[in-house]
Amino acid sequence: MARQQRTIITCAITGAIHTPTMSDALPYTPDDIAQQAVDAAEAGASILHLHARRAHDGGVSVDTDDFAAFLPRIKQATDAVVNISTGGSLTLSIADRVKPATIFSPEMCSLNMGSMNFSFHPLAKRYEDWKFDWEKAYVEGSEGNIFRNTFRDIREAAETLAPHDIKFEHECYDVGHLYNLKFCMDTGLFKAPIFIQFIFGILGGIGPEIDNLIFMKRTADRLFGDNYRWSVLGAGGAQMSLATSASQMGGNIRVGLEDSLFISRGKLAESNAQQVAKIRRIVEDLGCTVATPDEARDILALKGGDRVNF
Ligand code: KMH
Ligand code: ZN
Repeated sequence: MARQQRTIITCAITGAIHTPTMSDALPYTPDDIAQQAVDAAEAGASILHLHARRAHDGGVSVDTDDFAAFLPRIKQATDAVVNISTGGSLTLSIADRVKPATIFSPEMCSLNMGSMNFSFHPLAKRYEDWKFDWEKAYVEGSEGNIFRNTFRDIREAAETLAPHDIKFEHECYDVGHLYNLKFCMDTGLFKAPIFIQFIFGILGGIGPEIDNLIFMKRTADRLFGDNYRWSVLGAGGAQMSLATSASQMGGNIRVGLEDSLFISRGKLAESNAQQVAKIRRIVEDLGCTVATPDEARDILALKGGDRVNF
């Protein structure tokens, strides 16, 4: 596969893993989500991966009203591509998780390519006092949760969203997810070029070693040839180093407080934009050029920012 000329930076602004106790910088009110998203775009992110949160206590949400409270503000203030998560709850059905995308018809959506025990329960031991009542049980409860995306769920998401011409960020947490994606592609669910997010370092998925990045990339090359574009997300302490390696291999990268709360070892990030600025500096110093939103649209064959519904 030819080396790509531009590096797309995705920033995942808030997610559904971290909780308000873990960092004061984690945005959860609509104002903070919108502001941090706009700042991240200004710092160099051409894609904004967005989850909603409950404004009053930071709980995870797939409520369309919670998305409606920040999406138009982001659109007015930036040209960045908006990507709405369909993985915003560990427990709700695919129909509930896809609903915001059916209402807002964004250019992109995330889609987890399998079912897994997506767990972050070890984080609970780090905190004694919690800002909100729900947080401790939520974090501990992930030990027993199956994040579910069966083949039927994936088909349902693809078929429901097909009329919206949305490009998926196919989230692959292990090598088997690449084979799941290949199966789905062969049955006609997804059009080339597909966009794969290789995810490393989530408990329940593949670890963050560079050997695994090479293994995932080689497997994807074999399965998809020229029909895919790719990006790397390293969770926690692996974020910056794996993003740097990926950019040097010709891939795209994802940072953001959804994936890591830190800017360097032991030091909390002040904002999403700070992480974007850091990785941008690194990849530019190493000879890469960061993609603008329109370049990202071109690389990923997106429908365009004028065809969203917010
Ligand atoms: N938090 C990431 C590891 C989703 O939104 O669909 C995975 C994620 C899931 O981004
Ligand atoms: Zn996400």
